[in-house]
Amino acid sequence: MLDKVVIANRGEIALRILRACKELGIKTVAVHSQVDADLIHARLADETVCIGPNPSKSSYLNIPAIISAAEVTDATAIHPGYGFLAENADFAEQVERSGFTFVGPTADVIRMMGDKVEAIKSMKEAGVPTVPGSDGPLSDDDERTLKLAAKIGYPVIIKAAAGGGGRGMRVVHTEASLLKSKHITQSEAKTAFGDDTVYLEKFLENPRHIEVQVIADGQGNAIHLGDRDCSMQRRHQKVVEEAPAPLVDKDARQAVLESCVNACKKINYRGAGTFEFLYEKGQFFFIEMNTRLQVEHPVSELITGIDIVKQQLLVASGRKLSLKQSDIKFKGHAIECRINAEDPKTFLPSPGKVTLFHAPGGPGIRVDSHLYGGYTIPPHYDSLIGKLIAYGDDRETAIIRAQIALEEMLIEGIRTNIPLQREIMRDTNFQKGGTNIHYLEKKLGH
Ligand code: MV4
Repeated sequence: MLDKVVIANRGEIALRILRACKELGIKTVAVHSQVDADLIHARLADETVCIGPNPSKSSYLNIPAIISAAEVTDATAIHPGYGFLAENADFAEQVERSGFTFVGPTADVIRMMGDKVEAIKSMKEAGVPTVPGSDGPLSDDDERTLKLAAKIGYPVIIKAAAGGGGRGMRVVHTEASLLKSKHITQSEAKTAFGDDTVYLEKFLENPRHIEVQVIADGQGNAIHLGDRDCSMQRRHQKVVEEAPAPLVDKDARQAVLESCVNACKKINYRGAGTFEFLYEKGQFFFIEMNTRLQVEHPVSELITGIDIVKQQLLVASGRKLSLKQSDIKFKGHAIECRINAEDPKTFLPSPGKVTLFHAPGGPGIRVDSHLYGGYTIPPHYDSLIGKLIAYGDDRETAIIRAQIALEEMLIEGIRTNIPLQREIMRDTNFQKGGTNIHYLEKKLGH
């Protein structure tokens, strides 16, 4: 087993990783910026190292500082969590070159998935269903681009190969605007990512965002932990996630889950991963793969009983997956409400001192949060301060439990999006299930 893990992250996910390490008897090192010395996981870790000043660039994105922390503490592995360096192939490479275990896939796989053109190509070859499109980079030949778009049919979307997560993309509704959009997306991609490669896809107008959780050991074994619906989002920030995705065609689901497992085996994937799909009219279309632990992993944990972070640590230590697909039993329904320190109307961040915190509880309620009364939320980082996850035998029960828990949850001293979450849980269309990626923004009048 891994002996000592550096947790290269902060907040709720650092605490989540700390808990998994403790269960496995792994020693922990919390690394933190100056302002983050009072994070709860830093108090609970075996050792702490201050890695730099508050800006992320100087601390949580500071590769030499994090590797030095591993060196001075005699750690054996580094868990990147999500965000920050989690999908930075150069970081994974430097971690391994320095003699530490990176808790995640190989640098090569992270790099491949970071190039969306490469990712789609390899997943398509592995039998994962993809969006009709250019099947590779758009050529500089504008005539060919026009012909391709005409064949695929408008609307189309042009995306930067180095983009992802909503960055560097443009919808094109007419032939008249295609080439201008192509050239603008290329030049924006060059500026933002230093790479002007773009590709084209059929634009799906009203899809849902459904993703598949996998875990693999890099030794030929892979399983899926089912799907999650993450369609309730605003400006590419997920607000509510649930598992399983409601109202999905049974055969399409089974086929897509199996295709993800096969793809993991084919590329010899190692670690936890997520295949992102758009789902429209009963069909799945692969768009991207995330090579990290995700914020919303708890909903998959609750419906399967599998601890994804422990599985990450186990496969990182070189063990084969002890779980077979037939061991995974799906039971019940889970819904996660992200709790953000932000104004519920303007969505502006609301850092500051938490004067009172009361976490809800009771049957089927899980709270993953680093908050405590008296804690001061710093202004330098993401506004996610916790996740309320409700589980029940069925979706209706999970929603009712989420509603009760959201009433119980008390956070004073700062503004939070709890009022918005209460409103979503009461929304009749959400209650019916299957709302698409545009639903929340339309409801909010954006
Ligand atoms: C799309 C799409 C429609 N058609 N691709 C946005 C984030 C990035 N991961 C991919 N995105 C989209 N790609 C095609 N061919 C619509 C989106 C999209 C979206 C996707 C998932 C969740 C929220 C979204 C919000 C706006 C647009």
